[in-house]
Amino acid sequence: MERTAQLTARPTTYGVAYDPPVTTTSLHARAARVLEANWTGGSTVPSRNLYPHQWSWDSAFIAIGLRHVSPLRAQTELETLFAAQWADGRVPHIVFNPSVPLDAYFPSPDFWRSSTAGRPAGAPRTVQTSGIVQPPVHALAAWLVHRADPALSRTRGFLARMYPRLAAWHRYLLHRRDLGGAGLACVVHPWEQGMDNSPCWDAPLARITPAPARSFRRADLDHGAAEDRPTDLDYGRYVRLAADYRDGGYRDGGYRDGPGGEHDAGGAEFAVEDPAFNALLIASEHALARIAEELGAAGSARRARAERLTEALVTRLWDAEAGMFLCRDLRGGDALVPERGVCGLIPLLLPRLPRDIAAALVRTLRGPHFSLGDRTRLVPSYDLLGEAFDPHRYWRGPAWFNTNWLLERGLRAHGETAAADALRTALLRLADATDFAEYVDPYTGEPCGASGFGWTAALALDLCHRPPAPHERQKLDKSPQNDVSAADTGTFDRSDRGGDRG
Ligand code: 9WN
Repeated sequence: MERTAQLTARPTTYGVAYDPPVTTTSLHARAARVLEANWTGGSTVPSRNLYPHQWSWDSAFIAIGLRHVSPLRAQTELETLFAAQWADGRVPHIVFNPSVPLDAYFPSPDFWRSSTAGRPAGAPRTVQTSGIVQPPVHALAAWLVHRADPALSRTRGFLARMYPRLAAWHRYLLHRRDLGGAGLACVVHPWEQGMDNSPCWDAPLARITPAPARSFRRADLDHGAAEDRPTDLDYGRYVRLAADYRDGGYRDGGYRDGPGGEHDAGGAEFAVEDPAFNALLIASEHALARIAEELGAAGSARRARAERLTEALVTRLWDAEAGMFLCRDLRGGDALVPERGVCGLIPLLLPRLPRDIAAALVRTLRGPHFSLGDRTRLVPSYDLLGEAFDPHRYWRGPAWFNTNWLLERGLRAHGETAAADALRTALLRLADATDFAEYVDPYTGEPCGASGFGWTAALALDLCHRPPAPHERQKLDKSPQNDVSAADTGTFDRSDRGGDRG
């Protein structure tokens, strides 16, 4: 029976005309149908048309939602991705589906040539992948997936099989990608950080000579509007960077990688320490500590590492004047990039962030640059007042569901319950109204990019299972998907909190 409790019954500060009511029951069913439609047998595509292969961080977010409808599929999603892991520990950002035509997505397997160019770095022989990475959300996802059905997970030995792979993945990032020598992981391509076209990359990208436009054919323009997608000039630079990395055998530098065991800064032309990428690594390191303990090992060394990484994050990337974290451009004089991207707010996810920094992040979120709870419906991907702001162009202003989901968790972790509840409601409402759009105009909620997008559906599903706010709780009936006792109540357990949180 359709439940009648409506998330829109409460007046909202987000003022737009189009605000249909949402019942979590129908939303839940439709989100599950999107994941079913995007399932290929061993993994889930982000979008049938635009992204017809398996993407790394998409799969982690998708597994987080999928665990509520099929814990087995959620485990399989992560296992399929890690079956394509390279011997050096890297988890490729795309695992290609061999039955999809080569021209369906660019860059295709014949561009990356993982099984030949990637051999020195240990690329698998039997599956074709890209050679770059994406943010390490996977240990966090694996832990949440385990908690959805611990009995099934134990019977299948899910965590026991995932743990060494996740540990190798983190080792790769912490050693081979520590190009700055300060402990943080670097990205060597904008696609690695996941927010591909962010203005944060404009300065570091400007130094890259673009590949000639005639040397490749973009497939994304077959499905997306050109004015919403990256420009041809930016695409030329993405292609040049990826081709140079490939032609260098996907070699990295990193910690103790120099000939005499010293630090080697690597040869990457683009090397950026990004706050979101590193915050997700820290969150995943905390999750790995939990996984180790579940398997009967000690988690303390991992927790200590997560602490050190948090300190390095603050030392290297915190900008008190901006009230947020910024990217550090290693090849641009080792300087902070003066652009406010949503990546600089994602460390709010970390419960052990120093209290004054968490408070400053919340102020920045609410202030004129991001306008949480005021002029925007969801948090934009980039500074509303920034010169490069564009409400529709890829990662240059629109709001994404995964970054907002992370911020919702962050607000909750820091006791900002009312703001977290409002953001949760807005996320559910917009996922519903936009047919699970890839991203939306932050002011109007107008859908952009693909519809039926994997992580939008998955994270909406996850939010349906999150404990609703007290005033919502009394309106919801007792259907199983709103049973708070069955819900995951946070990224971390109490033992991961504390410290300077008091
Ligand atoms: C390149 C799949 C991916 C996401 C990224 C998003 C977009 C690809 C592209 O789609 O990137 O990896 O072709 O633009 O920016 O975050 O993982 O959904």
